[in-house]
Amino acid sequence: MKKTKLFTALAALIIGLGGAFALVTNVVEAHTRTVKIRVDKNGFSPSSIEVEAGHKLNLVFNRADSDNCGSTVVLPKYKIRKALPVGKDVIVSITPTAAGNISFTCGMKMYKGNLVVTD
Ligand SMILES: [Cu+2]
Repeated sequence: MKKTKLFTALAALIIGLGGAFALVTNVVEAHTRTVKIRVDKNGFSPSSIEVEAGHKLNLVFNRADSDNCGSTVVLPKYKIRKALPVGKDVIVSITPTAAGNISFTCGMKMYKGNLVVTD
């Protein structure tokens, strides 16, 4: 009898925790934003992106062709430097924590982009 009660309590606890976990996971996913950025001879498109602080951001860079100098993307603030092979999606994931501007450039700083972070 005692065992059954304990088991029931344990089962209820596990179900409760599972529910809370699912809820948290959903919230995090809902607040993740993904932005595709094309890289070509005109630079980054879009080159200015408004994002919210505290939310995960996936930047998906795609270099359209080799007729440009965007072979690398650099985010100095995060010490991120990634090669951009032609035609491949390259994902840069960051979570800005405070309002302000976060710049990204090509390897030679000819192409410039800006993340405008708001609270
Ligand atoms: Cu360049």
